[in-house]
Amino acid sequence: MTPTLPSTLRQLPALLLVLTVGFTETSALGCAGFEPNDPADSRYVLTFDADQALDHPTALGVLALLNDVATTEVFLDEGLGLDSRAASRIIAHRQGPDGVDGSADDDRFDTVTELDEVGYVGEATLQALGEAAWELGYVPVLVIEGVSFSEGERDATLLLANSASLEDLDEGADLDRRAAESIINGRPYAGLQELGARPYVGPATLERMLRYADHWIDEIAAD
Ligand SMILES: [Ca+2]
Ligand SMILES: [Ca+2]
Repeated sequence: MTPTLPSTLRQLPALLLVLTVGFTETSALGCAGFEPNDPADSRYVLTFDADQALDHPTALGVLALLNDVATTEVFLDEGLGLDSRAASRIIAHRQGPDGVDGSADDDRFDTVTELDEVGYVGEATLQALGEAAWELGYVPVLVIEGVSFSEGERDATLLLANSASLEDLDEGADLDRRAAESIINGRPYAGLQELGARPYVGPATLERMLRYADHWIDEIAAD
């Protein structure tokens, strides 16, 4: 899964479009979210300090990339070309003393400051991770009710909102029954902001839909 990193210039127009759409949707609702003045800054300016870490889209993307258990030491080292000592320490930090993901001692990256404090993680590492977060689709393009969506998550959740059965929403996604009914009664949705505006649809519902959407798509694709 070695990513080829296409030239920044070739990718930029698409990224800017995504960002512009995402931020317009966000600010139209007045949701708390990130609102960089110049979307291009999001890609290039990675000034990692504690204050910015939680609302800078590239930073959120880097944290999502590193907290994803699919991101291995080998991938960071050989796929992304990080310093191998940094790659090793990053994964060791995430997995905790037992060296395994998904157990009680895991220490997920909550801020970029936490990442920056890992040994051998410096500016070059942060830049490479920022690039990779964009290339691999980890950077959120939209925040609704405080829930961050990457481009793929946004599309998957919208598909779920528009097409899933009541049973899938109620039992599969484990939504409140009233939320599931409200979602069905509000169709169709052109964007997630419309979904977030439905009665009974708040952050908890959006989070559950986000988590369930990929699984649901895999299931209907397998049928
Ligand atoms: Ca662990
Ligand atoms: Ca942590």
